[in-house]
Amino acid sequence: MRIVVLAGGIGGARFLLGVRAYAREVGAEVTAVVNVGDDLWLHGLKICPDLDSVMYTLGGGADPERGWGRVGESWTVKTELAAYGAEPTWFGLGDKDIATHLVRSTMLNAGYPLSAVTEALSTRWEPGVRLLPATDDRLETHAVVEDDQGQRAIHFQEWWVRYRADILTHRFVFVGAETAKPAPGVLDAIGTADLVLIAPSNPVVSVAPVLAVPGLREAVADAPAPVVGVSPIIGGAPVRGMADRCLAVLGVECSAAGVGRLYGGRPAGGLLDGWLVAEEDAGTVVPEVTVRAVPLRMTDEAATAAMVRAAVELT
Ligand code: FO1
Repeated sequence: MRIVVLAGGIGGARFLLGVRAYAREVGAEVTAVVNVGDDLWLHGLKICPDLDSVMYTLGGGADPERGWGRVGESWTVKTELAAYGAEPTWFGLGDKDIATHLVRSTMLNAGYPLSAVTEALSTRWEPGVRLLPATDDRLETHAVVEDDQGQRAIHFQEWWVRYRADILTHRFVFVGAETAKPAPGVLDAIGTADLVLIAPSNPVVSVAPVLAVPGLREAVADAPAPVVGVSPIIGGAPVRGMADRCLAVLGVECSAAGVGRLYGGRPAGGLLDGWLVAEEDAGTVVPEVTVRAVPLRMTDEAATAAMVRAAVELT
């Protein structure tokens, strides 16, 4: 059995722990197609927060409290940069994490594509899942915001980390998306999968940039395999993160039904055959989609693997 997961953010990384556990039980292969919209170049380094969250989480090196970066991290370089007055001061890189960015940036500057670099980094972390960036091309999520400095576009990380999404926001733009190509292996993985899962990741800034890569949304919509999504919203609130603020920018209701309808049912030109919602959201209706309510809190690997089993049983 081959499972493909569209994922981003911490929700995606934790969900993949459960997918991997389920896959080990049944002998399945897992490919994660990961968001790159959060990526940025900083201090000459390429930072890929979502790929790293997945790699560190599955490799046992993530900080479980912070949710991003490395466990047992130190911050000497951050302190030194601050002493130089180097901007931005609102975004911190840990020392251990910087080693990852150094290796990645050196390889990228030498001409290797991000997918090859990710594979190389993964040999250390052995995530047990094939990690593919959605694209090797530069694709960045920017937010069009407005304040007393006027209207401007800022990088997603500035919006998320510096402003904590607390600034008038008109829309998100996936810069570079029009000319981006799916990374090698992405379309093939989706086209030959037995099951495509949409992780309980932020639909607006984690999953939408993946789907914005030309050909990727179409590949999911036309996939021979069933497509099942998992709601990141429980009882009208995001489990973690700021999906509520992101959905508000799109004018989409922050509910399991709102996100399910945003993805849409396949017969109606959307993406989903099935939609898993939390027990609190039983009764959710998404036109032309099979909806099932199950426990959706990713408290541990076993609970998360049970969600994946439910997704398989839904198909
Ligand atoms: N999140 C923060 O809230 N503050 C930071 O200074 C910060 C630095 C950072 C560095 C590397 C990295 O991979 C992630 C980092 N994050 C930080 C997390 C990141 O902003 C995200 O939560 C996402 O991109 C959303 O998934």
